Amino acid sequence: MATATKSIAILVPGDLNKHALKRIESEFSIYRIVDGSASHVTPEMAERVRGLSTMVAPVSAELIDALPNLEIVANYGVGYDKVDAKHAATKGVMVTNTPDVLTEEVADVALGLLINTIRQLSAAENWLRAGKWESEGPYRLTPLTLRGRRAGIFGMGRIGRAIARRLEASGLSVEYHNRSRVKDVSYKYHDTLKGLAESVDTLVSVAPGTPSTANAVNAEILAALGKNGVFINIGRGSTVDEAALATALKEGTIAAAGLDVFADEPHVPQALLDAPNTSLLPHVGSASEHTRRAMADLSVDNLVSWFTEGKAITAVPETADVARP
Ligand code: NAP
Ligand code: 8YV
Repeated sequence: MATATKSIAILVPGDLNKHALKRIESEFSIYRIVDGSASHVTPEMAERVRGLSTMVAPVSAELIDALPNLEIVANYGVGYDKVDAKHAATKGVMVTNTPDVLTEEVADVALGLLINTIRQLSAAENWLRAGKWESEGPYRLTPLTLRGRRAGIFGMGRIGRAIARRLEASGLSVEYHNRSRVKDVSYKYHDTLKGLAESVDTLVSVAPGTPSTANAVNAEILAALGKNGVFINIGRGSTVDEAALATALKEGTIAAAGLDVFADEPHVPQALLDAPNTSLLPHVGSASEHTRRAMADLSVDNLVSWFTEGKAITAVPETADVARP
């Protein structure tokens, strides 16, 4: 395999998972640049690069245009909002992502984040570690409970369904909003996010970051969720108006929020750090060695399959019809 692909050059902008890097280095020829800026592309790279593998670096239209022989962009992650897939499609460039292999892992974290937000497990552990259990007594009773909650999922896709199964097993009712109804699930469907937020008290967002979801969770949606409302975001930070969320938490418009994702990572707005009743995680939904290795393998397998079999394994919808030149 490696001999067949060894002369093919893959460009890696920015950091990449170590296992993915090791495989690319052994199976292809590799160029590395510090980030996704097209200004780093040398004439030699422009001539030789046929594939690109990215984890954190954006892949803009400019970068794609700077690589005239580019055939495929392999995104490490199921969410590919940092890749201009529409532009790639117009240039006949394949884009792949890493669906399914991370679904259950991310759903586990969504549930953990929900429970932590509502039952304050991190704060209770800090209480114990600070010696307060001995000096001051038991940790306070939590004002919020999971019992009797009605959950709503914004984005009932692969991960949304895995979260829904966990919520059901925990005794919560489940409803959802997507642009289109999912045929093979029996959860109650809402054709608007507002309708969903009005109907539930626990909103879990696992929608992708796209122009159509930008700032979808805004002041109006948070008001509809209500005073007992809990908002969890495991999808993308761009789907939330973070300033409106911080205000809603501060003013008691909703009761609490748990966030794994932010609009401008790794920056977390001070207003969210200061907001009461929040559980904040540094984008760790898929971050186990097991799952990150599976994501790395799938992203590199896409490159190998493209250059040896002539087809991608997991093409994103925008480039599903792109064929190898
Ligand atoms: P998926 O199967 O494509 O599901 C996405 C769902 O969102 C679909 O059901 C889609 O339904 C819905 N959706 C898309 N645009 C919408 C809109 N404008 N309004 C309402 N619903 C919309 O993707 P997945 O594998 O479940 O992953 C979902 C997202 O999770 C990823 O894109 C990524 O951003 C995020 N993620 C986060 C982590 C983490 O570590 N925190 C890890 C993995 C993934 P319709 O097309 O019918 O609207
Ligand atoms: C990754 C993710 O952490 O798959 C996704 O969409 O958000 C995460 O699994 C991320 O893509 C790696 O940078």
